[in-house]
Amino acid sequence: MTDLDDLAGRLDAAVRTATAIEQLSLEADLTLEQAYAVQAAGVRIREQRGDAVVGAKLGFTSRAKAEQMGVSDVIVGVLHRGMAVTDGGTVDVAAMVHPRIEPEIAFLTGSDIDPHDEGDAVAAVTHVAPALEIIDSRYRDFRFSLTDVVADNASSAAFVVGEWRPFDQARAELDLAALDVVLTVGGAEAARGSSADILGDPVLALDAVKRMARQHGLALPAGSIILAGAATAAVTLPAGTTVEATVGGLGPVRVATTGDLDG
Ligand code: OOG
Ligand code: MG
Repeated sequence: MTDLDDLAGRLDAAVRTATAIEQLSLEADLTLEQAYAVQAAGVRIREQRGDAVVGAKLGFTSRAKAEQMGVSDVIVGVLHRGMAVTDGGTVDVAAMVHPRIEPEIAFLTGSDIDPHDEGDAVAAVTHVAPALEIIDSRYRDFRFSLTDVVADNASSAAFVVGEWRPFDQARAELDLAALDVVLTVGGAEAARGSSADILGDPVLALDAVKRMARQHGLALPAGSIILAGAATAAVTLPAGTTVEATVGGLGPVRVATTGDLDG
């Protein structure tokens, strides 16, 4: 068996050089547990570079995403500070392999979520916001198996969080399970869905992330950002454009792109 740290190093090099690699599953038959161990080793590599963990994300919580990628199990990945882009900010797509973008909902926690206690993960949430996630599989042609994508930190590359709203207020005023989600690229509609497409109700993502954290040894301290998963399929993220997601009454979130993928 290839050393799991070696596989993590290979994926990390693919991130740093924006160069696609072959799927790990073509040479190493990883179990799901080993795939999460590769992910954790990659997180340690980034932490050693000073890129702290700021949260977690779920993947494949919507049927649109699961069908798009041919993977049906919910997965979890880790968000680092260096992946955060300011709302209205700019990302350089030339620093990525073949980025895609998807509309999401973000939660912010005000207290620790202890994955081992019986409590309700929702109780830890203080704020909610519309979000964009930029995913960038490190595998050639954006194709992978379940263990491949887990090892690759669930394709995490960047994320943008819109204006945070107090969670209680948002829940009182809006039906978080029935928000229209619209994604535009360069002003043209690129995807449309509903927050209901995320596990039936995006708030359920909190219990899901807690369960995944317990199974795969993630910490969810106070101040964590949690991305619930995309409501629609992801769309290709070109250079030189502006992307906006609107998530019902939670409002808009925007990012601009620069760079040249062939550059
Ligand atoms: C994996 C990441 C999935 C989501 O929101 O479903 C994900 C991928 O599609 O490459 O972030
Ligand atoms: Mg996502």
